[in-house]
Amino acid sequence: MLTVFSPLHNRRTAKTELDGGMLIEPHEKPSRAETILARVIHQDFGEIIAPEEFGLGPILRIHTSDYVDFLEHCWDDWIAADKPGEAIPAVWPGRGMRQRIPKDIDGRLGYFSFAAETSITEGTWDAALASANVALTAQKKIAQGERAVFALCRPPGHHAAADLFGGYCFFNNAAIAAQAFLDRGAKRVAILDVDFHHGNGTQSIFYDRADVLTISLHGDPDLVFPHFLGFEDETGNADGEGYNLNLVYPPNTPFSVWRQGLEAACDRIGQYQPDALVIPLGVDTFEDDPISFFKLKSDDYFTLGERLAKLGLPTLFTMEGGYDVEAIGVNAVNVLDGFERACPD
Ligand code: Q9C
Ligand code: ZN
Repeated sequence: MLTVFSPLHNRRTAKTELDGGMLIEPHEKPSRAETILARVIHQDFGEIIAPEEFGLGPILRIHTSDYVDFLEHCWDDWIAADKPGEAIPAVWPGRGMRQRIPKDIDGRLGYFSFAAETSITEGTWDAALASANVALTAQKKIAQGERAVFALCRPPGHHAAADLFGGYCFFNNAAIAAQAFLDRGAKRVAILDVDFHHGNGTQSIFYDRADVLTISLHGDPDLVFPHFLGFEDETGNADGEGYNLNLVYPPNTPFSVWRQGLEAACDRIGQYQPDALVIPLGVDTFEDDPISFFKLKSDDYFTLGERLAKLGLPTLFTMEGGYDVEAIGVNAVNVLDGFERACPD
């Protein structure tokens, strides 16, 4: 399987994540992508290519121009305002307040975010742009005939909404790729999010639409991030009614239970008959993940990959979460390996 990777991911090297009232070293760190890349190479898994540049056009199909402009200039604005640390939002337009974009950088950070753990830093824009280009390059390769491509995206994307960053995400790489499939002639695209966390950004982007089916299997948001979206009664709106599916699981869920959700998701995708499948691939479902509570084991990721291959669709994997850095390479590549073994081309 082809892997798309950009060394520019390394431009995102935040020093701080707000966690438990402390500024800790971020869970979402450069060694994550390097460990996955090393495993791809170690397994001799296939060709690794650098992304092409697509400009802002395909990103603006998903994100608002105000938001893209904010992200591009946030760090410079922060420095111009003489702030000593990394850019962290600390105030939001809460209930009853005006939803308008302020001039001041503290106000803008709050307007364009839904969480405070994700600091913006000097190279964040470069890395986020490269990550979107990784997903878009993978999409182009599939449009040109590849059965499946691994977009080794970093930073991840599935929490980013049209005009919100948070949850370590800035551009929604999976949504940008799904829209690129449609813009290149696909009629329907399915997105099956297997990250431990609900794909709130992806859900909100496509919530009113029937041309993208969004499905997410995740930890109960009553108990875990993103807390305010991802419940099972969220089924879509207007034209999109019936085209969003959330499958929610409690703490300590083992693969034997999780795979029942996977089966339900695959059934729904089968009915939908999409032209392409996008898999936001997080391996924070792993038993030793430091911020999550499912109990998947390394071998289970082969089984996941095999099941996805049986859908028989052109498939684009975007890398999302997974924070046990020691295991992240093995687990992510096991999914791809299982996929490839189930569909030898
Ligand atoms: N104490 C992804 O997996 N909350 N994002 C962390 C840690 C944010 C996860 C709390 C989790 C975001 C792409
Ligand atoms: Zn996650």
